[in-house]
Amino acid sequence: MRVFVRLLAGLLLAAGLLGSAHAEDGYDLWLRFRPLTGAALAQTETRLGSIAAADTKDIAVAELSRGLSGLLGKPVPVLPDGKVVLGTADDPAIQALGLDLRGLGPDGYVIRSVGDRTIVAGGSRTGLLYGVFHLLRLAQETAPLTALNLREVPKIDRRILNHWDNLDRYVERGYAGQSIWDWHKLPDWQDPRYTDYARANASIGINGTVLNNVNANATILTRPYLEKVAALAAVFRPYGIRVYLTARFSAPKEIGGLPHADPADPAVAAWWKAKADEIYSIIPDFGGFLVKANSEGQPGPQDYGRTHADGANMLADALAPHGGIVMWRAFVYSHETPDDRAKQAYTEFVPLDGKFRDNVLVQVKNGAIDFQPREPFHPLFGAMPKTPLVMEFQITKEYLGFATHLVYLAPMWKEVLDADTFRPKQGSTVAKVVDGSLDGHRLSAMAGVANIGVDRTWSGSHFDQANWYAYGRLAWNHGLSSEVIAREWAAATFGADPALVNPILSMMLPSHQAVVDYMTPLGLHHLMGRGHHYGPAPWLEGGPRADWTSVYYHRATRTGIGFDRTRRGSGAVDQYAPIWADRFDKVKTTPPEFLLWFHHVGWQEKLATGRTLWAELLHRYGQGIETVAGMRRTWDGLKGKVDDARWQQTATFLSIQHKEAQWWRDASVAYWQSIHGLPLPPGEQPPPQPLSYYQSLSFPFAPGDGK
Ligand code: BDP
Repeated sequence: MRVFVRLLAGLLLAAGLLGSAHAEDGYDLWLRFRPLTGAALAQTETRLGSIAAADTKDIAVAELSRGLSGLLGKPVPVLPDGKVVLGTADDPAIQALGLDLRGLGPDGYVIRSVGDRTIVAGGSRTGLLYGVFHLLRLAQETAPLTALNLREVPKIDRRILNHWDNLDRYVERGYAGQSIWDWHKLPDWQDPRYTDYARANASIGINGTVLNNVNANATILTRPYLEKVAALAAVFRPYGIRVYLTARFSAPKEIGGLPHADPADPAVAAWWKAKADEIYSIIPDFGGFLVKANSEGQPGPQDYGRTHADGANMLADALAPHGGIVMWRAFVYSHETPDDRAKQAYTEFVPLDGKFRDNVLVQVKNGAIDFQPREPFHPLFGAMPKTPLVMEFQITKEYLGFATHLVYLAPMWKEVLDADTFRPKQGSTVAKVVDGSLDGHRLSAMAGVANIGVDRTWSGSHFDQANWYAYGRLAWNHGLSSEVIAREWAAATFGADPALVNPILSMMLPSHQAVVDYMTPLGLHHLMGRGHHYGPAPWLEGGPRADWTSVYYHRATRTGIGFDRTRRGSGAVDQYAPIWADRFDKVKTTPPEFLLWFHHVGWQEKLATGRTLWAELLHRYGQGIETVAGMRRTWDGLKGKVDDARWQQTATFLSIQHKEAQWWRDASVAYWQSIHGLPLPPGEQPPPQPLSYYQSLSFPFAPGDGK
């Protein structure tokens, strides 16, 4: 029997069906490089069949050779007159070609066809590596490889992942298993996963990683842990990735033996300075600190009556001599402040504009509440022109169905990046604020809360890999469309055949709208289960703080629903530029997707669609569910065209998503009806269970809960 199995495996290998040592379990991400066939194979062989490089030991050579060998199904030689010529701008062989390499910066590159050769020239070794991954992407996509004339420079300098990983390997809001950082075995044992992580990130241009949770543990700043961090930094360095850490504001007290952590005390500042010096002595390219202070119970400068600027500047002064930066989060709100939670970050931070050191960036979530399925852009974008603002997106799907819902997030991120702040004038998009071009900032950064864990797929599902991928691509170039990115990803992940790529795109592209529709249509938000945020719980009230309940956000009564943020309500609309404020202030001019974000609307009020609000809600729930049903049908049609392992897991996850979409609709409908007592619009099915059933469900072990 065993002999037979081995024989079969050998046959399959020979037939190219088992391209690598392991099955299609997703571990290879978009770097699969399975053998090409037909014209794509012939073209790649002709154009890219051998490599020449000034430094044959360069990691770019290793990556290109690995990728091409996979695509061509045989080793690709490195020869003095190889067809693909790799080098940096200062290599004599590249200079001899006379290409215009000005302004590439360290991360930029050009790819140029010169006769029958293809030149990849980088502004530095990192730029060259990025160029190599671009060339491999073209080959995987089976794009034409002749007459190439590409020049790429990233729009944003720091393209960073934020891991919300605790030192005990629990990942807050993580749906892909434990943290990949095996702190216990570091620094001696360096899991090969660390290298694969670095390769994957470099392939999409990510150049920084914050290793630990924003709800920070000061232990990471102790010597033994810094040595572990240094070991990771050494693995990442050749791939152009720097490490950053979160800094717990009370660390001087907790690990430094000081009586307090008041930033105005020179002894506290001196402690941080010494700590920074120590870090740089073992990690010379350390990136800097990310800080969550005075938010959700974290310590901060306000504990001592100081401002966020006082706290950030103290850390900035400690890092400045080494070139480090501080990313200070604006995700602050207090339940003691009776004001609308959506307004609090703006109220607190706008007066601080201009008060931060020039190595401080303020990190702002895409919306003013908290990574909801859809939020209007955060009003801080455009309101702090003197301060570089970091865009913080959440790649992990805390509020979007965890790992089992197929939701492609690029359309959501693009919606925010492309939004026009109208500050100071039309055309001032959020993207231009973030990339620094609007206000001429030297520093620019984007942060994505990672969806990575020890799961074989890395991200908890095959399609969640697309969100990691899309985040990196958008941080590199926010001008790319969601569709272009999805196409690249799908071709690399499943194969370039349009018979695969097109149906996969037809699933991915409407998936964000679908989740919004079946969970929180028309601007509803924060209706998820308490703590873990899994499943519907619009009835949530009570508990430690009002702004952690659902009723705080939907404000449903017998007569209407929605949070009045107009000038008659909380006045949040006036945190936007006047043109938006005036639009958001009126129901008529508010985009329907944000209707109940800004307005309290009567259940029976007629909307522009001709339906009442109540009927429209039901209509949207139904549309969301129908989109998921359609995604399932499409995926069913791909059975046999996608390998069994990935097909089966995705099919199962889609069935979970379908079931849960229906659950969201049914539980929500049962609850809304209990509030207003209205009948269902014609054709709508009543929820199969009474409200009490949905309310009785509990999920004590739902993953990722904050601790
Ligand atoms: C919320 C999460 C919580 C995080 C917090 C944050 O529920 O786990 O700690 O944001 O961003 O989305 O600090």
